[in-house]
Amino acid sequence: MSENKPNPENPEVLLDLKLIKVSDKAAGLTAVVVGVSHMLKEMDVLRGLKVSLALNQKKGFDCPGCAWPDPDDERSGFAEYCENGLKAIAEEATTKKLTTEFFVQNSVGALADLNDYEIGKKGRIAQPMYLPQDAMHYQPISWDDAFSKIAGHLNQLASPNEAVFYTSGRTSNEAAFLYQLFVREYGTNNLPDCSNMCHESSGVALTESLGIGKGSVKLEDFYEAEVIIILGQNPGTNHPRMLSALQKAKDNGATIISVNPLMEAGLVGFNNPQKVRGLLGLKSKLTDIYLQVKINGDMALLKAIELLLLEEDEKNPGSVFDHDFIAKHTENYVPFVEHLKQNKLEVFSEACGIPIAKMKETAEVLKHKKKIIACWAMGLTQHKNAVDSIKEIVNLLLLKGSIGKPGAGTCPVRGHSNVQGDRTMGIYEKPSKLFLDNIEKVFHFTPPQAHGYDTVEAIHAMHKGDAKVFIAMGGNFLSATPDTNYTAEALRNCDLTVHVSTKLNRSHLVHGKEALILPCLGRSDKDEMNGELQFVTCENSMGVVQMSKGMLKPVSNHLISESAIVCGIAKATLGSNAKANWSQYEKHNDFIRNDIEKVIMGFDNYNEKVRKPGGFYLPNSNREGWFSTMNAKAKFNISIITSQVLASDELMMMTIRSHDQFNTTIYGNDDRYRGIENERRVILMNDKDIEKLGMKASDTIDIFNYSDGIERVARRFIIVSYNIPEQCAATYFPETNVLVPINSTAEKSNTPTSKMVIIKLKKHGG
Ligand SMILES: Nc1nc2c(c(=O)[nH]1)N[C@H]1C(S)=C(S)[C@@H](COP(=O)(O)OP(=O)(O)OC[C@H]3O[C@@H](n4cnc5c(=O)[nH]c(N)nc54)[C@H](O)[C@@H]3O)O[C@H]1N2
Ligand SMILES: Nc1nc2c(c(=O)[nH]1)N[C@H]1C(S)=C(S)[C@@H](COP(=O)(O)OP(=O)(O)OC[C@H]3O[C@@H](n4cnc5c(=O)[nH]c(N)nc54)[C@H](O)[C@@H]3O)O[C@H]1N2
Ligand SMILES: [Mo]
Repeated sequence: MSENKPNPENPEVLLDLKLIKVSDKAAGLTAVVVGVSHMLKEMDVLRGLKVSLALNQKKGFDCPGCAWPDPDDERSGFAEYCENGLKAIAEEATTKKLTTEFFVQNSVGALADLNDYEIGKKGRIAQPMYLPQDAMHYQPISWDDAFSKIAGHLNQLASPNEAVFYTSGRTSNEAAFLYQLFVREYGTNNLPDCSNMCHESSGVALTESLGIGKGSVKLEDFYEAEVIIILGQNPGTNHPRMLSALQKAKDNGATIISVNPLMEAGLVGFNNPQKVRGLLGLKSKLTDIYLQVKINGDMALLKAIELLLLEEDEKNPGSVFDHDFIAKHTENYVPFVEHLKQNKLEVFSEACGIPIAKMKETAEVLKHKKKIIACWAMGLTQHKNAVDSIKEIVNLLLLKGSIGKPGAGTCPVRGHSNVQGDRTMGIYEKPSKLFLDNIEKVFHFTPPQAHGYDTVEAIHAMHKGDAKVFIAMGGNFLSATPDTNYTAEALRNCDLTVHVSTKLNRSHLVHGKEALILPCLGRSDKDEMNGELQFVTCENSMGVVQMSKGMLKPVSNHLISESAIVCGIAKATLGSNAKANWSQYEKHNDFIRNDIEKVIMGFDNYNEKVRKPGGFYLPNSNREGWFSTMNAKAKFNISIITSQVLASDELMMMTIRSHDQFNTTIYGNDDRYRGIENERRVILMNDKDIEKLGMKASDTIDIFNYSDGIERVARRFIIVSYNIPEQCAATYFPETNVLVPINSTAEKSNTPTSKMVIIKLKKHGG
């Protein structure tokens, strides 16, 4: 491939970088203005107003952005959303659409030459599209023909395990339940999802330590907490409404500790746009103690704090640790403590890059506090030892008895708005026996028992030719997964790739021998079945299930709901042998919820409960103060810190989100809080590293990774001097996914190590 030409997997064209001041606060009036201007570029004022007034209201629809919960009671009547929520809506509720004519004029190759921002801005997909083998252009196809094509391929496979069914986290509970039901009735557990790349490490760590893979806190717990620790999360960009909760916590006296290689604007300060103070630009300080860890320094830091607390507790037993809680609810305390004592603070300090004095200051804050919440996101989950690092967070909370009481607990902050719900509904390649037994009881077929492929395994299977059909319920598999070129080969190897999508993305353009795009209704769209307006349901990051009712006229009459698409595929594929009543599910979503209730615990009287404003909480053992492990005890975990030794010309790179993107959807080319405008191909580096490598800020460089003896390269990135620990660097996802080695995954969770990529730099063209 010529170096100067964009390549279809990952165009490498530079824009025109402008650097502005790095911000020390998030939100404020600018955020409102920017959010609204994104809306007005995509729709008229009336549609914009209509959609904003319904966003996150009890009778409205759930923001398709992040999974942060809505307040149970007092929701701001007007503005229960944030800048990035408005951008998410602008993206989905746009009135631009891709007509058949658009595809006649634009070949697949020409579209792939555009960057992700340009592709996304083309508009909503308006009718089912089909790409025949060797064709250059997508062409329209009827829904029935699309379903028959899929059925034809699926029914020809030697085994159902030759098909892969991916899910992204925006899918509603109803669609997710039907999708997994169809996939299991068809005969496989090949249900990889975006969670595999996201909070899988949290799920594994929490299940093994505490018996449940979800967090334990409610939003109200924030208002009672004495200390909130935020590790590896950038809420100002990715969960902006969390800042309101943090501000309220602070007003009530909480201390906030932030652990992050970057001093993210939203962690430092907040101008609440829903308060006059905030609109006037009067900043509330959020973080009290900022710990600038090296990438993956978290485990060492947590252990150091535990060791310091242990020394204090031993001076006066019970003054620091909650020994009653430890004795009653936990196991493995003694060996854990013995192991901890064998370590030295100096070693921990060296491993995480935090001076001992700063660790002591942190331990001092925690010493007499009992109500501690720990929040984390991708800065903890996408590392080699992510599962053990998260278990270390749990260790700290257990020592303090900080789980299962008000104002305390675990808070893995989820990504997609219904990613937690999709798992609850059975989107999982390793379903429990209980779940499968329930399916069998209710639907009278025996679901497959063997585990299916997760995301990384699915890529390998397609690459090897073991999987031949790839179907995606949402998402952008090519760009979200690691090792872009390898994944591209895997997808191109398939006989058929199918995407149920709202917007065009790169996975439609790097495709199997034949390809289908099936356009669906989004969250904000009206869904009418037999003349009755339907709603769907979602579960947020704190286990609240509530309804979401779209209210905008869809951009095209051809759009149908994700559930209707699953029914279409199921009826065509399973034919008269189908056990589940697929025709009935098409008539009303209540029928789907009735069956969810029969299979999944916690959903009794689903249809009735979810119609109550604000919805209902799912049961959560940790929150209720008990642990659903085998022996009903929470487990202290013993782990060893392993520090990655880098050669002098190597850096550790984390791939993160800019302020103007939702995963692979690029809203704009700026990263306002980090002082970057009009460029995404940047690498943030420490001045000392820039000098050591004989480079200068603003140099254009190529980035390399050499894992497994393969050269991976991402070309044309501009060096930006930034406040980041030495030997650490940051770039944006998905531009650098090409460098994330497919075989580098977290132990136990198999999550790609997107925040731990070893890189070398060379001057571009040098
Ligand atoms: N607007 C918007 N909202 C989103 C998304 C989006 O793309 N845009 N994505 C959604 C999804 S799916 C998810 S999962 C979440 C993601 O939300 P985040 O996890 O906040 O997203 P990232 O940008 O990946 O940021 C990771 C943070 O971890 C830090 N970090 C990286 N490595 C380490 C480390 O080793 N230790 C520590 N302590 N910190 C580290 C980075 O500096 C960064 O601040 O947001 C969700 N919400
Ligand atoms: N290097 C690196 N890679 C990462 C990450 C990282 O931090 N670094 N983060 C990982 C994480 S946390 C995640 S969650 C994954 C995300 O991986 P995915 O979930 O696969 O990717 P998204 O970009 O969220 O998917 C966007 C696409 O979803 C479709 N879509 C949007 N709304 C809807 C809808 O309502 N219904 C349907 N059917 N389709 C819709 C649109 O066509 C859009 O183009 O990426 C992972 N990849
Ligand atoms: Mo995510």
